[in-house]
Amino acid sequence: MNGEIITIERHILEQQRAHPEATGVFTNLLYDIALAAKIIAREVSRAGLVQILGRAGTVNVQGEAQMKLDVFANQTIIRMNSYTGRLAVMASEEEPHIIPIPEGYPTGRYVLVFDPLDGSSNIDVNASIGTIFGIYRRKTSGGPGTVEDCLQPGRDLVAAGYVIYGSSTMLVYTTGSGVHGFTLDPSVGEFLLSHPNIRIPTEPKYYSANQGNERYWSEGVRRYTRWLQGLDEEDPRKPLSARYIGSLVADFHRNLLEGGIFYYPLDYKDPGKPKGKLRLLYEAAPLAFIAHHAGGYASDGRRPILEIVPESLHQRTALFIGNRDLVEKAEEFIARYG
Ligand code: AHM
Ligand code: MG
Repeated sequence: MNGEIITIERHILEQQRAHPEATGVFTNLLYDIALAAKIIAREVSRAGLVQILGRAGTVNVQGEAQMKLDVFANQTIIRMNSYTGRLAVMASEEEPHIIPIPEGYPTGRYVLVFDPLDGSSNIDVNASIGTIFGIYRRKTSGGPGTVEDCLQPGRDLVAAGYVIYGSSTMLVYTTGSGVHGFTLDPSVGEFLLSHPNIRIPTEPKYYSANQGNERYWSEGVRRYTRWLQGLDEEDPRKPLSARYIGSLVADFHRNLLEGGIFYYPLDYKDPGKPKGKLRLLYEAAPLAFIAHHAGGYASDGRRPILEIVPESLHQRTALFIGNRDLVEKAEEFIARYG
C-alpha cells in the first residue's frame, strides 16, 4: 500500500487516457452513474430511519409489487441520464418499455440498461441490495434510440458494473480492462479505489443457490449440487460451503471476492414450461461481463450468457456464474443429465 488515494473520477479519467480516441462522453456517463449511486446509497441508508419502507402500491412489469426505494432508484437513474446528451435510450427492469430521451433533448451514442434496485425482498430486513448496469453503443444511427439498440448480447457491452449497498457502499465496474472496486467514504462523499484489479480466486469457497427450490430443479442440477457438496461418489471433491442471501449483487460480490458459484437454474414446476428467474439484460449479462473480466465465466447451463442475443427486454434466463471450472462442470452435468 503506497498510501495513494484514487477517487473513482480519477480512475475513470486515467482509463480514458489509455484510449486517445475517447471524447470523454463515456467518462462522463460513468460519472453520472457513480453520482446516481451516491444519491441512491444516501436514500438506502436513511430508509430505516425515516420510515419510508413499504410498498408503493404499484406493480411492475414482472408482476411484482414495487417498493418505494425501487421507484426512487429507478427515477434517480433516469433523471440523472435523460438530459445529458450522452444516451440514445435506456431500459430498466422496472419499466415495461424502453425509456426514450425526452423530446427536445439531444441523443447520444450510448445505451444504458439497468436494474435500479435488485434484491428488493431484502430491503425491509436491512440486508444488502444492489444496482446493476450495462452500457452498450447504439446500433441505429441517429434519431431516438430504439428497442433494437437495447437488445444486444452481453459480449457487445462496453462497460458494466454494480453497486452494492451493504455494510458499506461499493461500486465495482469494468470497461474491459480489469475489474475495479471502490468503496464510498460517506464523510467525503467519494468512491475511493479499494479493490484494484479484482480476480476471482482460483480456489473457490462457496456455492450459492436457493435450495428451497431443489424439487423443481432438473436432474443435472440436482446431481451437480451433490457434486459441489462433495457427495458425488464417482468424482468426490472438497465440499464447498453454502452461502445465500437472495440478493444477486451481494451473492455475486461475495463469490467474486472469495471464489465460488452462484446459480439460479431453470424451474420445472410446470415441466412443459421451464422458467428462469433472472433477467438477461439487466442482471445476467452485465454480471457475466464482469465475471469474464475477472477470470470467471457465466452460462445459462448450456451456452455462455455473453453469447445470448436477447429477443425481448424482460427476457429471463437460468444463470450459473462464478469460477470458470465450477460453471463448466454445471454445463457438463446438464449436458449429461438435463
Ligand atoms: P428482484 O429483481 O425482483 O429483486 O429479484 C431478483 C432477485 C435476485 O437478487 C436474487 O438472486 C433472486 O431474486 C432471489 O430469488 P429467490 O428469492 O427466489 O431465491
Ligand atoms: Mg432484479
